[in-house]
Amino acid sequence: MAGQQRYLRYIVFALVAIVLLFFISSSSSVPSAQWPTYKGGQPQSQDQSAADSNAPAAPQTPQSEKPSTGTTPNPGNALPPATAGGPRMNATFVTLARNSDIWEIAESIRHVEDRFNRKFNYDWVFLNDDDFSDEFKKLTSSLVSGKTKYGKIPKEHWSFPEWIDQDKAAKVREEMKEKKIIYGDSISYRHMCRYESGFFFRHPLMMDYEWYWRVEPSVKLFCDIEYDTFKYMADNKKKYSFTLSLYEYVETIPTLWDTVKNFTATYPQHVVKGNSLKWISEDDGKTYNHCHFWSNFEIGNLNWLRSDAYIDYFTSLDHAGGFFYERWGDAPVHSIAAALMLKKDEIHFFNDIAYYHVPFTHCPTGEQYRLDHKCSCNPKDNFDWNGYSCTARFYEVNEMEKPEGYEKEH
Ligand SMILES: Nc1nc2c(ncn2[C@@H]2O[C@H](COP(=O)(O)OP(=O)(O)O)[C@@H](O)[C@H]2O)c(=O)[nH]1
Ligand SMILES: *[C@@H]1O[C@H](CO)[C@@H](O)[C@H](O)[C@H]1NC(C)=O
Ligand SMILES: *[C@@H]1O[C@H](CO)[C@@H](O)[C@H](O)[C@H]1NC(C)=O
Ligand SMILES: [Mg+2]
Repeated sequence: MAGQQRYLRYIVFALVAIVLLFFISSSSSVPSAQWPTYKGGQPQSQDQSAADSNAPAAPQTPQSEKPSTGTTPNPGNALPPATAGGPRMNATFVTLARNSDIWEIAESIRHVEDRFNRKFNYDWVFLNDDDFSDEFKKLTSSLVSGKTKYGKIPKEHWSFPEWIDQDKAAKVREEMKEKKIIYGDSISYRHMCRYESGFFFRHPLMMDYEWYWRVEPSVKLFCDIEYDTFKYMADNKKKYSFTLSLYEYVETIPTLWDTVKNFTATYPQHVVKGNSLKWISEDDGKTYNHCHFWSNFEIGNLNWLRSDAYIDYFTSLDHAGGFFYERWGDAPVHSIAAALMLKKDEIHFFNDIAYYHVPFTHCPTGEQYRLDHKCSCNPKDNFDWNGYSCTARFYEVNEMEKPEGYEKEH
C-alpha cells in the first residue's frame, strides 16, 4: 500500500510541475525567441501574412519585447566576412592520394576549408600515380573553394631507377618485414617517399606556383586561421615550415647521414652559413640525432625545392639508393635539406596552426590564443613539450623564447 501511495504522489507532483512549467514559459515577462522557419531556401515567418508577401520576411519580434538574453551572448554580433580582402599569393594546396583515399581526403579538405581556405580560396592540386576516378574528382572539386587540378605522375617518377639492384631491394624488404618495421616491406610507400622527396614540386601542375601547403588524408585543423599563411611566409622570408617534429626510426635510415656527408663534401657551396645544423646534430655534424619535421604538414617555397642546391642534394641521395635499399622517408630528407641549406630564420614553426595527423597532435600553447581562435584541441594532447618531440630543441637552437605557459602544458 505504502508503495502505491508514493507512486501516486509522484504522478501528482509531476503534473503540478508540468502545469507550472507551462505557465512560466507562456508568461509574457519571459519572452522566447521567435525563429523564422525556412522552406525551400526562402525565409518564411511563422506569421502567415508576412510569408504571403514576396519580400523575405524578417523574424517578427514585437516592439515591446526585448530579445532573449537567456543564452550566453556571443560578443561578435556580425559574422566575419566570408572572404578575406587583399591580393592572393601564387600558392596552392597539394595532395598526393589514391582514389581509395577519397573519404579520408574529403575530411581533411573540409577541415582546411572551414578553418582557413573558405576565406582565401586557394587552388588545390591532386597528384596520383594512377588516373583519378570521376568520383574522386567530383567530390573533391565540390569541397575545395578554389580551383582543383588533377595530375597523373609520370612513370619515371614512380618506379625503380635503372641503377637500383632489384634483388638487393627485395631482400631488404623481406628483412624489414621480419623486423616489423612500419611499411618495411612496401614498394609503393617507397615510391611515395621518393616522389615527395624529389618530384612533386616539378610536376607540370606545380610549376605554375611558388608556394605549397601539403595536405594528407585524415588530418585535422583545430583552430581558425585568420591570416594568409602563404603571405606570412613571403613577408617574413620563410621557405619551409612545420607544426610537429620528432625523432625518426633509426632502422629506416642507417646510411642517410653518411650519404648526406658525401653530398656536402662534394657540394660544400650548397651548405648555407647560419643554418640549423645544431638542430639535427649534437656533435657538429659527425652524427645525425634523427630530428625531423613531420612532412605530412608543410607550407613551403617550391622555388627552393627547385633550386640547384636542393636538386643536387636529391640527386645524390637518389643515386645512393637508400629510398629502396633502406626506407628513407621524405620527412628526414626534407628536414636535413632545410637544416643545412636554409638559414635558421627561413624555417618557421607555426605554433598557431593546430594540427593532427595520426597519432600526434600539435595544440597551440597558450590558453588565450586557443580561446580567441575557437580551438577544439585538448592542450593535454599537445606533443611539443614531450620528450620525443624535437620542437623544444628547435626553440633552443634558434634562441627563441618558449611560448608563455609551456611549462604548465608540459
Ligand atoms: N597515389 C598514391 N598516393 C599514395 C600512395 N601511398 C601513399 N600515398 C599518399 O602519400 C601520402 C602519405 O601516405 P600515408 O599512407 O598517409 O603515409 P603515412 O602518413 O606515413 O602513414 C598520403 O597523402 C597518401 O595518400 C600510393 O601508392 N599512391
Ligand atoms: C607563380 O610562380 C611560378 C613559379 O615561380 C611562376 O612561373 C609563375 O609565373 C607565377 N605566376 C604568377 C601569376 O606570378
Ligand atoms: C661516401 O663516399 C665514399 C667515397 O666515394 C664511398 O666509399 C662511400 O660508400 C659513400 N658513403 C655512402 C653512404 O654513400
Ligand atoms: Mg599520412
